[in-house]
Amino acid sequence: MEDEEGPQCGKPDFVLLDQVTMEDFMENLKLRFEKGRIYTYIGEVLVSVNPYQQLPLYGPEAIARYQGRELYERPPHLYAVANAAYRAMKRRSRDTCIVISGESGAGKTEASKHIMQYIAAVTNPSQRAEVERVKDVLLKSTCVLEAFGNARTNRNHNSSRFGKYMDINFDFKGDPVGGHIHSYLLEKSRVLKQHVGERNFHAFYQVLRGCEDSELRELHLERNPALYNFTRQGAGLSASDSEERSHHQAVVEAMQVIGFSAEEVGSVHRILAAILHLGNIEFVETEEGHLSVAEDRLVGHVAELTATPQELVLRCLLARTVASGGREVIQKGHTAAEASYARDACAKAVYQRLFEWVVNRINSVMEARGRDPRRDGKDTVIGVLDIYGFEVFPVNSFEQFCINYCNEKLQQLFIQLILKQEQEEYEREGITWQTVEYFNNATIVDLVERPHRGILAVLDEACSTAGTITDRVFLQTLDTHHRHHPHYTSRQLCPTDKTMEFGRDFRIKHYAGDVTMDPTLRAMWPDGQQDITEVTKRPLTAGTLFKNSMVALVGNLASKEPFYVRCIKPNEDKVAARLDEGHCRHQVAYLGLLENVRVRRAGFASRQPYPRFLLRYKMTCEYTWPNHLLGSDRAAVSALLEQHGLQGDVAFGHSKLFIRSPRTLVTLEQSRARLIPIIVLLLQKAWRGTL
Ligand code: AOV
Ligand code: MG
Repeated sequence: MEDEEGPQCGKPDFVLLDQVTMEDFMENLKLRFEKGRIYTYIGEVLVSVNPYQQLPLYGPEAIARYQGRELYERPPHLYAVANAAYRAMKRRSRDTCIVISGESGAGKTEASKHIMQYIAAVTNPSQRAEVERVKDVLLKSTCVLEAFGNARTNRNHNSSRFGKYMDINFDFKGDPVGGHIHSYLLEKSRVLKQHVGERNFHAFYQVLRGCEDSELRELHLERNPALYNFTRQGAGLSASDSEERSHHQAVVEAMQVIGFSAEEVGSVHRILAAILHLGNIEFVETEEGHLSVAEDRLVGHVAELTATPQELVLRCLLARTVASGGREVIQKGHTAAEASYARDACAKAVYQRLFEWVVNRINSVMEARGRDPRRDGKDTVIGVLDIYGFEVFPVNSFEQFCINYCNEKLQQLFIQLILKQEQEEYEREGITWQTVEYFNNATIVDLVERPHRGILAVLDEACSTAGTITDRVFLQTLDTHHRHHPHYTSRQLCPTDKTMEFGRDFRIKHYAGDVTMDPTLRAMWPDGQQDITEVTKRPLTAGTLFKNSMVALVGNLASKEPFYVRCIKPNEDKVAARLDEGHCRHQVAYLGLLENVRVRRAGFASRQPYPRFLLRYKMTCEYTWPNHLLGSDRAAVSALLEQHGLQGDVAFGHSKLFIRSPRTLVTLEQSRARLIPIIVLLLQKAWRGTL
């Protein structure tokens, strides 16, 4: 990779386009993609196009080229963004975050891995053992979490089915000393059912294909995923046996590096096996209406693998505990349908707990250890957000609703931070400014989360009056509240639209596209165990829990200095070197990238309060060094810039100087660098009294 990009590679920053039109944007994106330049800036925002092939852009040599450089010194790259976030954190002791967004398969997870690799490579030059340990855990955690939280979908063969936000803590030296992973809503319904062409979570196939014969015997498993209800659907879609085996080995090895004991790894395998056996349990009803399981053998396996008395497993499957007034409880027998439902709920819950346990286990070994808070001071943090991307399937359920709502929230944050705040600052500073129009998706976020009337509130209401409300009534309520909402519709409201069913579907017009939802109130029931005697307390629904976690996430991100990576998926077929124009145009449009360029272009690359600017550059001008007598800092800055002939590239705000191009800063930096040795010499002479 040569360091400089020639004009044949297009413009490295969309801000440099001659005109900001979709045509010009796409032409540049396409040209760069064809030359293997998958990264392009919009100011400090990085646009990335998934190449679907290995390009020679990564690794230690590439990392070395970006280390310690300014953002614009090298061709656009994830490493440059990681470096900028790292330097901002280190220089200014600011918490920073890198927010990676884009639709399913656009390359978010791959991007997050490159960022982590960069950070690991440039830190801990003194090879402190504890820091090395933390770095190993950070890097290996990805492999483990992908095994349990990723799956093949029709949009992405390694699709994240959970949201991940990772904080990395740095000490005063800038070395990673700890970390923490927050995971968001795992798509646990996948344990039970997958669409045609999709698979269950990778971990199931890895255990089946990858375990030694002896271990598999102990798990009572056969190698063939087609033998298990939960893995049958995806059985034919497996990677080759040898690939699956090597993935399995990599995961086991990663778990060992992280600090999972052999016993713990074994337990994880036993739980996965128990879930597979659970999925094969069928129920039979005798003529007297007595319910039993078809194969006791399977119950025996589940009991053995989960170290639970067989009695208890049976009781869980065949009956439920109900409150009978006061604090009394009794057992009530299930029907076959209820028992199947209980079995599935149990399988999902166990998988979810397993996933959470794995996350917590990783967190426990990443907690910053052995530090002296008095000496080390407060940690600074870089957060990396890699969430599930916007997705639409033929059938979309509660999980898609949450995933897409999450993407709306992130888009809203982007608008707040990049489009809105920027414009507001120009106004505040009295800079002449032509307002850039953009679509503000706040209205869609509102449709979902508005108190009392929003979809989540209606849902909560429906769940609290459990049993009496059907999906149909739920839909009617939504129709009444949102009849006139431009982003909501249903068959009832639009009778000619045959792509929706009466009384079953509703549609949200998301910023990234339309999604028809198939409401199933059941899916929204709260998770976890509640004390059934505690009847008065209304539990939070899964929807509200998710909303709360999103609000907290956005608040957390907004408190940090953000860096953005906007990922684009070049085609729907996951093929290399093909950029489908229509497909990309759509993403460029909904991600608001043109608006981003316009705001940025009308805007300025850098802005600094006058005193800060003077402090750094006053030595480069005779009128300002060592002190100026020009009345105001603003006047001094003006004199300084005039002497350099740079006054045409700036605007003067009330309290800040706005600098249009990064070149100007580079010129000033160079002039400062030339003068520093001379000034040092002068100062030394002054001290010695020889001046
Ligand atoms: P996602 O995280 O954005 O989707 P991934 O990061 O998993 O998407 O990328 C999907 C696939 O694209 C990967 O498995 C790689 O095969 C390929 N890919 C992505 N980025 C690169 C790259 N820089 N170089 C080479 N190949 C790449 V989802 O998790 O579905 O929203 O929920
Ligand atoms: Mg992903």
